[in-house]
Amino acid sequence: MQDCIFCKIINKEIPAEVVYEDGYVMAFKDLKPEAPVHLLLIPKKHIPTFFDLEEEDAEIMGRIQIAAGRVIRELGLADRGFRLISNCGRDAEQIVMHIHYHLLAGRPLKWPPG
Ligand code: D5M
Repeated sequence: MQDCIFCKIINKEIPAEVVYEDGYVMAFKDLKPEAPVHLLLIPKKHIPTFFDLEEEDAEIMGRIQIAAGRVIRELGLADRGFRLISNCGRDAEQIVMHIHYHLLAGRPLKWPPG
């Protein structure tokens, strides 16, 4: 999608520190890290919110979760764990309208997040 900043990252029109990429999913460092590891995991398909998901997107969404575990394992943090969280809509303060999961790791993570 033309005006979507995450689509521009996918299309390499703007730079990002990409740490994982396959045919469906991309993971890159968040610009404003809230933890020693703060990545954004996104589907390569432009899907604005969870309300826009269709049946055919089930595989893509599952692949994001598989990628999360893979990245954390590669970073050597599997024994410590991580948090995968997604903001959807106004109350959750979703800013970028392209589904994304924040992957936070590398420090103890308090619950609830806020
Ligand atoms: O948060 C969106 C997140 O996206 C926020 O943590 C900043 C991050 N962001 C925005 N633009 C970029 C670029 N260009 N690179 C990396 N990270 C970025 P949310 O509130 O969940 O919508």
